[in-house]
Amino acid sequence: MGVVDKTAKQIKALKIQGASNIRKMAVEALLYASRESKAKTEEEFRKEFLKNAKILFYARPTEPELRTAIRVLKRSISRQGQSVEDLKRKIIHAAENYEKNRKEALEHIANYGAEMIQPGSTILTLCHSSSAVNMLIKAKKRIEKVYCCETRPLYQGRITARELKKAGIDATLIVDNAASTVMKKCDYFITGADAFLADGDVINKIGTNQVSTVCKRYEVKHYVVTSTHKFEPESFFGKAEPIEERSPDEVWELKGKNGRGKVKIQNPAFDRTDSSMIEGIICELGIFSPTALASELYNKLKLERHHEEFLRL
Ligand code: RUB
Repeated sequence: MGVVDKTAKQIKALKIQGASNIRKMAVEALLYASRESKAKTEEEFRKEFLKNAKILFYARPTEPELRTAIRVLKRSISRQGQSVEDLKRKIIHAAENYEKNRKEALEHIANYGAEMIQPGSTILTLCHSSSAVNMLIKAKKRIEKVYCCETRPLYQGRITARELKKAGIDATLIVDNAASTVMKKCDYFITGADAFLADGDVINKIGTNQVSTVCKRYEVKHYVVTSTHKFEPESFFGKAEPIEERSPDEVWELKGKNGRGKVKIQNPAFDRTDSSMIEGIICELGIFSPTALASELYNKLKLERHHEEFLRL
């Protein structure tokens, strides 16, 4: 199995998880396949590139950043009439630039977020977001305690708790249903994002909307930590972001004495939090209300001119 198929398989199986990590590994795979390509002609190379790009593009449905990065690589070779070597160079250059931008974005995000957190704060988190963890570690001196929702069914909250603990932050794991019991002690609810949409809504790990809504009731401010690369441009043109449905086996195994047998299971991986629940989005451009950031991005990306480009790969 080639590196592209192998990576797509690992993404589907959640061996590679978290939006940033998924994008990083997908770009690396596409880059490797492009660099190692034995294509002799431009046409052959483009065909092979597109085939690989599509395999990765559709590896997980709710991952705009993965799609954005692949579109950026594809756009880098949009001019026709180039040699295979030139095409390879352009793709390498585009991928390096993307990673550099992304790294810088992460640093800006951590700085903005760490400045915002008030000294002595207690924080509630859910799932595992590399962007949020990076920011919390930067804000370490201002943090008294972090409660991490374990995040059934795959327990990514454990990764968060472990990473924070390792960085010297007082982190406590709680079962998801205990969130409201610690909320009165919390100042912020901090999550990452898989997708950020045109109306300012945010798609993130299942449970985020529920906790965010209860947080509103207890006046705990929900901040989303994400680079603008997670923004889904197609949402401006009316496309609904799909919510990935995962295997029932993640929730309850089929067979055995304690198996689920004929019980039906619904297992959505993500949910959508309304922009009105979210106090702010901490991104590389600063801290914005979700709707203000959406219109900022519409102008910045000049989307009215790129409709077609964004609708197809
Ligand atoms: C992970 C998840 C994360 C976001 C952001 O879901 O919802 O909060 O992807 O992560 P899964 P990051 O484990 O199903 O991939 O900030 O690292 O991009």
